[in-house]
Amino acid sequence: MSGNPKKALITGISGQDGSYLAEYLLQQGYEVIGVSRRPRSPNLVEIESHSQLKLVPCDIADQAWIHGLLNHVQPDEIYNLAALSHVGSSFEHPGATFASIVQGVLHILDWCRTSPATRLYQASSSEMFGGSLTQPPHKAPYQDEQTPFAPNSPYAAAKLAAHNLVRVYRTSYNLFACCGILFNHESPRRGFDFVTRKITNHIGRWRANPDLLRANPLQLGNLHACRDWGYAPDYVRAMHLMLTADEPDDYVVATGETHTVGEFLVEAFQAADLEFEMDFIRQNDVYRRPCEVHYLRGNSEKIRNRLGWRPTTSFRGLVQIMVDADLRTYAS
Ligand code: NAP
Ligand code: F7E
Repeated sequence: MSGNPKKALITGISGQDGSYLAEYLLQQGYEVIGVSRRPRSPNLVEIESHSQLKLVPCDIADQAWIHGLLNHVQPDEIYNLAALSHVGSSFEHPGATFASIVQGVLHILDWCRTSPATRLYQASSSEMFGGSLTQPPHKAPYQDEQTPFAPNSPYAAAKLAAHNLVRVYRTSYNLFACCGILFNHESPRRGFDFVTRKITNHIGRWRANPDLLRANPLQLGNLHACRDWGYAPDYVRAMHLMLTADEPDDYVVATGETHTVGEFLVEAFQAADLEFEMDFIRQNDVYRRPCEVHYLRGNSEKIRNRLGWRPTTSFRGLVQIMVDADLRTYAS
């Protein structure tokens, strides 16, 4: 690349998506400035000494800090991924969830008004659809950009507020700001509290110590919820495609396939060459939500047709990648 490299600021860099996106942008020749409250993370070990990466501890709800940082960095692109992202926990901590999601994006949008050349990606979520498919008259078997939103959790309500703020600022102040309505995406870097990683981590530990774990079955909540699960590295490419497009817009990003939590569980045992038995799990209401999202399946025709995005990894392939990684961790 000739001239100065493009500068990208990633909030939430220590998380699953932030770390994959940082790797991807560094490969593309970007200078990357990463923000999290605790930016040292096992997810970043492979790149933390990269000469083009800077890590900055910062709470994005702190307006003075975030504006000072943005004034100093003057990024070409901002990827706003920071959030308290666990849906179940958002019922316990609605205020902190709103601060991380709504105040964070508002501070960034206000700064973008002073720097209209900067492009902004906002991490919106399929959780915003909530119960929309179960509410007549909308009865499509999938969600797309036209599906009405009906959030079912404080997390989803906060994401919808942030989503609407981005739309309002884009229209009112002519900002290049895009929302990616991403369906669930997973990887070996997924947090341990999310159901996919909870299952594959348990299988890794179970393989290493079968006696211990037979005595301690895996405790799970609702096994019937359906999710459209993709592979996280595919989804960070979609974020970059949105910010390098000709026009700003919002896009659904999804595989188009849906599976229940129970199907993920059985598939994960098969991926480890283990026969699944119901005795290996216990259903525990602690892991149920006061209000569940029962069915998510995304239609991503718009980003496929306009920006050429495609997922590379099947459901079975994703489960195998996650199981293999957790088997390796506990075998060593
Ligand atoms: P994640 O692993 O939970 O990462 C989120 C990161 O945000 C964490 O590393 C956290 O690090 C940081 N953070 C939280 N509060 C912050 C604050 N106040 N200030 C600065 N940083 C803060 O989430 P992810 O799976 O990578 O998802 C990335 C984004 O996409 C999130 O906004 C999530 O809500 C959204 N999303 C995710 C999915 C999915 O399936 N993964 C789907 C749709 C949308 P610290 O604790 O160190 O601050
Ligand atoms: O739950 C059920 C649970 O926490 C998936 C976040 O990245 O994706 C994620 O949100 C399903 C739910 O992800 C357990 O009730 C059963 O139906 O893995 P999860 P999520 O809630 O879909 C969206 C798109 C985001 O935006 C979010 O940030 O699994 N479930 N038993 C369980 N869930 C958990 N966590 N733990 C259980 O034991």
